[in-house]
Amino acid sequence: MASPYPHILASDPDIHAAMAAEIHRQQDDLELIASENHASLAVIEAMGTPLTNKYAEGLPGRRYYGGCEHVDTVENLARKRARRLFEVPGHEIGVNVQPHSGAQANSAAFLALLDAGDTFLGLDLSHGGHLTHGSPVNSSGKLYRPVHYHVRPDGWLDMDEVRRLALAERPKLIVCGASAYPRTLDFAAFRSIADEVGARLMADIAHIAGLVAAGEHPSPFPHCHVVTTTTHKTLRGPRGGMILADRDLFKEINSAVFPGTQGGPLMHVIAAKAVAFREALQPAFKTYQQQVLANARAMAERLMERGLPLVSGGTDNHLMLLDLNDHALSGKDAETLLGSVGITVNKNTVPGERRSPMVTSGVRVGTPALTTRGMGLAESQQIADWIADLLDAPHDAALQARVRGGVSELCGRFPIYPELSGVHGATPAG
Ligand code: DSN
Repeated sequence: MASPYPHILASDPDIHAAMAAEIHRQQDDLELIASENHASLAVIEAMGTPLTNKYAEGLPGRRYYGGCEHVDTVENLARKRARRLFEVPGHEIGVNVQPHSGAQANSAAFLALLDAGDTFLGLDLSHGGHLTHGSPVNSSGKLYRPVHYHVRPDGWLDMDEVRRLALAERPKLIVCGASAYPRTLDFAAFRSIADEVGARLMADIAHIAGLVAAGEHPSPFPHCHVVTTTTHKTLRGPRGGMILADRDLFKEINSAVFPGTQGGPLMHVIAAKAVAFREALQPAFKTYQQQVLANARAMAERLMERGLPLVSGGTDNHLMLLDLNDHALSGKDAETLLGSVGITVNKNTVPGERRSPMVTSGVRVGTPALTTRGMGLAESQQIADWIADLLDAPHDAALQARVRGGVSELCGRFPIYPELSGVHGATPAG
């Protein structure tokens, strides 16, 4: 069968072979990493275009290079669609679609909102936060002064602690948002604390952006002054970032992206963001996000019925955290075991963590990718049963073989990119 990537196959068979293997892995395995998804072929095609050739430093209409008229059209469409997705009535926002990633978006937002040494509050990494929210190994922790809040022992955000720390530390900025928090974020409560101490409020909605865009999680606007996100998680676009902000902060945000932290924008990726935003504006995207939530609830309930505790006792969003604190297996053991049968998850720290961050006592599980494939409640419950069976009997080789077979059969019924199947086994012409 002909490869859908004949030019790569002809010029670089080694890379073609690795790509084919990865496409096969995505098709034949169950992707439960909560931050991953399967972008549409339209999004993927947009990334593989000659738009990658164009330098376009600056903003549409105000570039530092000639020949930008068409990429201006692309970037303006991306910005307009993002505004339609995230603006709330009566609250005008600006959008910068140039950040190369969520980390770049956060770095630019901090540059715009903080001076070196300034104090900000963020959620502790081991309690569900993110490296870029003040970890000592990240520029956010090296250049500024982070103070971390936590979740309570029951796994819910400790808003009393947020307020206590805000009153004591008088931060210039409060950051809310998480990469492993299964509950709804109360942006209004954060804003009321920020107002009490004269701080600005920033939300990192990288994980929940698709839910927010579809109206399935409360919007950070009008509560937050600045909102950062990735575009490839629940939003299901290309790998990349974006910043949305109140109009009055927008000049600083734009300068912090370029020239503050980045050079030329990736115009092929911005085209793919525009394509993804158009998809997210369709009614089917809301239905998709509702199914993501329903699948997560179904999976969470079945896991708990099977005796596997979840941090916070369940989920309100697209992810859940298995708490293995009292389990013989560590998070790392569980990740390896599940991975060996084609169920891809990631180990994660949990509240009250007793193991090291490289080992952990938790597993993070999410439903965005399997829902994109068309899987529903029955499949989510089946997957939860497989996870519980495997964790109950981690050394049962016959069980592992049975589950591996079941995973392959299930994946076969829900093809992701049938149009790309020719990539397997294709050989260069001639
Ligand atoms: N790596 C992402 C996640 O898995 O949540 C965050 O950057």
